[in-house]
Amino acid sequence: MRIERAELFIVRLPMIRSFATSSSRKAEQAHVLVKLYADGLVGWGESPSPIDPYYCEETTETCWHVLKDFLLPLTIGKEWQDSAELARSYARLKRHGFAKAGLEIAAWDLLAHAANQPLHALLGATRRAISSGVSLGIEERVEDLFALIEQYRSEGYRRFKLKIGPGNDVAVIAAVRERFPDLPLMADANSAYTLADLPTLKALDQFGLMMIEQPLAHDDIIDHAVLQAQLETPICLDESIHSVDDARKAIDLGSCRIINIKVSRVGGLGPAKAIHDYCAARDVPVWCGGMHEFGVGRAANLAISGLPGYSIPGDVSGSDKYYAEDIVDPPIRAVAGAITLSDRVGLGYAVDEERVRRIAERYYVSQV
Ligand code: OSB
Ligand code: MG
Repeated sequence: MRIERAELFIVRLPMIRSFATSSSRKAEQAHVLVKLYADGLVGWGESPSPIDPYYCEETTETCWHVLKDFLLPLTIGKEWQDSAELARSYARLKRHGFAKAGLEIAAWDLLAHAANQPLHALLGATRRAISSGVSLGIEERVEDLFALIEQYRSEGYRRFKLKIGPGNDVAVIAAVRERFPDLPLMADANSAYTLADLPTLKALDQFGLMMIEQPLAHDDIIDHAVLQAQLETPICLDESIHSVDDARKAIDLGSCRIINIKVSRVGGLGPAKAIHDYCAARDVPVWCGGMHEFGVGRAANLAISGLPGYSIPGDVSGSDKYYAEDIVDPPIRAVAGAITLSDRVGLGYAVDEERVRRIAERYYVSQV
């Protein structure tokens, strides 16, 4: 396979409800979409980076820059057979997982079309129904949080993740737990605490949380090991894990008992699958994290969620959780808390290309 041409788009979509974490509040997303042409086929990818560098160091602009000025020049015209071989041509490029994922997902879509198979089949999915959870932002009024939980619970969602941060933690979790005693519940701190907050974090142990996600610094695995030794609740790492080596070190140190694998954070589906395989061999459960993906990135998340080690419902909800109108047709839908993988070749959802071209606020096409 040889990429002959590439197009980049920045598409901005308003979110149906603004979403706050301990590190930022968002009412819209602007993601880079990647379209690759190779061997008479096309493939689509998405870099679902937030606009600002408050989740990790990447932004929409850095994705655009790294894709246009480095990833495309390093890959266009090169011959490759699989995503690992393609990735070797940009192995020198450090980090920038979101930028890489945009290219890499599109490469997998090409491979799936070349093999005339759905992407999930190519990745080795063993299950067709993907259990779906929701991630709920910090709300000013706990009544609003209750209403959202009621809504998504009635839609059948199977796991509820609440964003927490200093000043928005024990009392909120206590209130939700009291109101919903049996809810499959977890909390995500997005790296807002330090070991000095041990009493607060230990206080969360009493609520039967499935896990607490990334309580400490985004680049830490040492303090997380100290914390995990003092908590009953399993720690799940998100921000800290970028590679199989990161997963190995965190598991060896006892820094976590669960890993959230985000296709975007780790640089694409190949690295996500490698981390999944490693965690499965070490008996560490994983689940699919999300970054408010549009339909392309969401379809990639869904496809990999069919792998056997993805044993916990992830942050893969229907398109309608965030967007009134997605860029794929049909939109992705959860029914009774599960999304069924599509039988169609490739990502399984067609990009509404007319709309993408119409609303794109920036466009680039590689020179031949
Ligand atoms: O930490 O998982 C996170 C969204 C933006 C930045 C970080 C995170 C999130 C989410 C949303 O939790 C998950 C989703 O896409 O539904
Ligand atoms: Mg997280």
